[in-house]
Amino acid sequence: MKLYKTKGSAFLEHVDKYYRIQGGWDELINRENLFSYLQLQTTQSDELSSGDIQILEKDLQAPIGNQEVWAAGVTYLRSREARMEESKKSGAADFYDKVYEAERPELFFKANPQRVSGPGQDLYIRKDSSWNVPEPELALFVNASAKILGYTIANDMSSRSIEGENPLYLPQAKCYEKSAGLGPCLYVPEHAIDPAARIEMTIFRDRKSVYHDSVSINRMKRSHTGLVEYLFRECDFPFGVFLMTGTCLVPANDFTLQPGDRVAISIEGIGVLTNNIAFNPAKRG
Ligand code: DO4
Ligand code: MG
Repeated sequence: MKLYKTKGSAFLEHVDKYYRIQGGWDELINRENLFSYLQLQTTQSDELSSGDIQILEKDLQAPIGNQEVWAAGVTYLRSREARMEESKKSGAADFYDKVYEAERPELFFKANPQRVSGPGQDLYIRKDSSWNVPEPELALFVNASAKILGYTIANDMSSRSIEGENPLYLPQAKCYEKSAGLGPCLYVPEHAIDPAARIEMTIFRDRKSVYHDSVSINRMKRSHTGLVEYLFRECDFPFGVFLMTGTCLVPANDFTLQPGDRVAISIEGIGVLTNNIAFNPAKRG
């Protein structure tokens, strides 16, 4: 089942039918039995017409309320390789190798809801960064009692020049206005997502594809439950939390994003998250 958030409401997609869902977003998604609650709504809620859906689709928001967004890093071999390359000069390459092998995962705070963009909204690149990439990732939605209830598509926008200069600059490379994409929906399956599901990214420049690749999410070194266990060790999340699970798709080293690029990320079973890349107009270069 797929749950969509719009400005004033939520709607559910299930077997090609759509239903209006009542109630506030935080309370709705953080419930213990989300899957069975949504299943019940397909028998109790108003069905939406295709006209209603066309209006609601224009109004889609990121599927987030008051949740924090966290991220895991270096969970795939490809990410470890890319980070070791970019940090060679700074002498920090070993840190990435060590964290890939270590029992404790790399987990970092990525964004508050204000810094998140939804489907069709802009994502920003920093003006003080010369090397910028999107990171297509599966994000988990985990409720307050540490149960993985759903999934969405994430874009963990990153400045490779800033992180490569010194890993202590990670928060600046990762956390700034509109640096996190989430959407287009919260996918709530009865059982855990298919490990063979593929994640795919295409980057368009002047409507032409300048990058395209895909990979199966089962190439990840760590388990979803293992990441969640570490995240909840000393943190509470009263509204639940989104956790990006790391990237495995890294464009070649001579690629950097430009304003006007369009990034489309899809994950089988969830949908497509598309965002345009821009500079933050409120900040001077
Ligand atoms: O180690 C820095 C961040 C890694 C990351 O974001 C990723 O592997 O996806
Ligand atoms: Mg990442």
